[in-house]
Amino acid sequence: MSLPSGKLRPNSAAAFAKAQMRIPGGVNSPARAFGGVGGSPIFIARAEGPYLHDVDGNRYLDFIGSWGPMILGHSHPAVVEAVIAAIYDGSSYGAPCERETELAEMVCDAIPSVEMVRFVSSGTEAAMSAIRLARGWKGRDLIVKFAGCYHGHVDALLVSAGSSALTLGVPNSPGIPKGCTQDTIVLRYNDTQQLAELFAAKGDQIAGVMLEPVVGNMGLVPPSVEFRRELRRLTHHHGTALIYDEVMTGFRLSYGGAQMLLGDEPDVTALGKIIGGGYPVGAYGGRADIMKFIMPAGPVFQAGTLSGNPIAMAAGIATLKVLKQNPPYARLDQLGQRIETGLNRAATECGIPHRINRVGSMWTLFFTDRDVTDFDTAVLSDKAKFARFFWEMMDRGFYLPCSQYEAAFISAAMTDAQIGEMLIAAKESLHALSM
Ligand code: KE4
Repeated sequence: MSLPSGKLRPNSAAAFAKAQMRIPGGVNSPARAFGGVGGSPIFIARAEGPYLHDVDGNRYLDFIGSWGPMILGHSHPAVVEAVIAAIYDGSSYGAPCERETELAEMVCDAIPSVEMVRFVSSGTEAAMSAIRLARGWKGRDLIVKFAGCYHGHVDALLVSAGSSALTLGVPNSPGIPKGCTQDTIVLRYNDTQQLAELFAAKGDQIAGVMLEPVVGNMGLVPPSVEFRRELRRLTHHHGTALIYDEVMTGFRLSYGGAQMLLGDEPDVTALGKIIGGGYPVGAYGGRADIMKFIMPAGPVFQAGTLSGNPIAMAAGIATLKVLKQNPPYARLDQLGQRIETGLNRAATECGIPHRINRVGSMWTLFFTDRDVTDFDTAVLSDKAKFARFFWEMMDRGFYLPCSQYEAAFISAAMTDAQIGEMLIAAKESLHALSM
């Protein structure tokens, strides 16, 4: 079998073989399994600043950033210091602590639509709880999601659209009874007409519409202005909860997330990743009158042993403090613009059909000759070409997301010079593809 990579990584190979004996697929999340690019996953020994170091002594400029959380780069001194200090106060109490309130206040101060917030331990829990809140608040069952948007491994949301536009979702994993997805409707992202048709037919039965306000999980796909405006108008008109899943975009695209950047005001927001600074944290929030439906303030149940974990709170507080005191967003956008311009130029010079979608520090290079505006167009990309580009870049020391359907992330720890080096490697890699 031709190795996707020209480089041997014997220690990663050995580590992967060992892991597979005790961990299904050798990984604790399929996103890390390199299924979309072939070969076997590279095992990381440590990370610092903009770099990952693998167990074979190779160093990579990291464009995954743990799939979003590491906007400051790895082992940021302020975060390390805060976590170490917190550890000496104990790791978990099973009782409330003031760090939870401090991070809650920071999140609410950052996002105007969020007046109250509940912490959980993952983005999946945040999305799952936000759906339950919408259904409890509205007293309705139907939920709408969009093909290509990922909201964690929530039974009700692991659905793919059926053959027709308004088909009720069908589970896309064994183990999910159809009862879990019979109330989930899957539409096409950016399709305003489908939205209008559905709401005309069922608007008063829909508890909530959940979406990624800027999609990272089909590769980067931004929303159209018309789509966002129609979403807000229809959900207002029909008394449906508009739920922005900002697990990936929260504190990533601006200090107030995608909704601040876009000027939107959802009813409920799911958060995760950056608010934990690399530690297990998720959250969901919204107006006080909505959040007061959550137990013990209200009747909607949700609980969690490690929710609001003091160590994770300390990491989140330290991360948001750095982001608030020294907002990196303008510079991240400049670096993103430089990557977009450089990749466009290189791919064009090599005669390789491509599209680059980008918002701020999130971007995706699609190997396709048509615009990517939804899942149907995203899946037309040349995944084999992406896989070759991935390994060409990996072997040059640049770690990109291991799937065409993921966004790449720029970290504030990256320098102009490093982005310049990445663009040189990208030009060489794209040239190798065009041979
Ligand atoms: P977690 O349960 O993985 O913390 O969050 C789920 C989730 C919810 N919403 C959005 C918009 C997300 O992007 C995610 C998780 N993102 C993936 C990467 N695309 C996490 C990687 C993984 O599953 O290992």
